[in-house]
Amino acid sequence: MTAKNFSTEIRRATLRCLHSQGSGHVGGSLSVADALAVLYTHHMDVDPQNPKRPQRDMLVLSKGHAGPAWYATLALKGFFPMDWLDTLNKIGTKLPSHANLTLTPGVDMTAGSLGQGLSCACGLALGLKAQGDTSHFVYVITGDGELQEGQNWEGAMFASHHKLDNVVVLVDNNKLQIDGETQNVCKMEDLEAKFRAFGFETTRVDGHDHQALHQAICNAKVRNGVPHCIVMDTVKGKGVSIYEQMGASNHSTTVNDEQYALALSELQ
Ligand SMILES: Cc1ncc(C[n+]2csc(CCOP(=O)(O)OP(=O)(O)O)c2C)c(N)n1
Repeated sequence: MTAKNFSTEIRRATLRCLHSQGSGHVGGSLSVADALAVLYTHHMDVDPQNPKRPQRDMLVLSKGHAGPAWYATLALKGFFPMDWLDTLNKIGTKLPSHANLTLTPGVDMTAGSLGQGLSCACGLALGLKAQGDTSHFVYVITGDGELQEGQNWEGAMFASHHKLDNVVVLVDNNKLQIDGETQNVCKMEDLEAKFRAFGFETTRVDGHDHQALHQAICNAKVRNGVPHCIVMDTVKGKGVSIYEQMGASNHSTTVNDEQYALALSELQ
């Protein structure tokens, strides 16, 4: 399946998952669907039959509230049955609203308390290096609002100091967070310049342009002693007009029967 078709499938399955509980983190799940599609179509060396294989690429979804999009991706890749998507956050589920590595096959790191993912990724990347694995990568997806958390920058310093060229940070720069526009809550200014100041190589792409994103990830995988950051310009709620038009209110919102049907009709 091409990344383009896969991203549509991911969006449909994400909404199925959110519809099963009637609401949830819609906007930030839809904005990362293309990144997940490109990663899992072209880059992630993983085995759905053996999710914990030590030699593998790993993903840390630092913005763990976008769990439904990751679950949709993993189910479509065959890590677990599609009907698990109908159990989001229900008692006994293996799919809690925020990603949990002890519960879900294919989830490499627990997240939900924002700001920790890059530090976790540094540990995983150091681990790969300690095992002499020179062919695998740790990808981290962060939100732009999440980057207001100071721990990200400790992680960035650490990654650069330890020459973690097996770390690729993907910023879901949708310019919105829970309380409104990121620039009004606490502006992040030039994210590329910030990461460069911390010793990263950076690129900026349209996070919904599969070819551009694929190329940017290929470039980021050149092992040159430097960690990489790709700032992806994205739209929160991307792909479904009712959610795109909501702006920041799409952060956590309803997916009722009517909204679900409308969304599916647009996601063909
Ligand atoms: C440490 C911490 N503080 C607050 C929250 C509550 N929270 C959940 S999502 C969110 C907004 C995150 O914004 P952003 O990183 O831009 O995510 P996106 O817009 O891509 O969903 C907040 C504040 C949290 N999960 N963790």
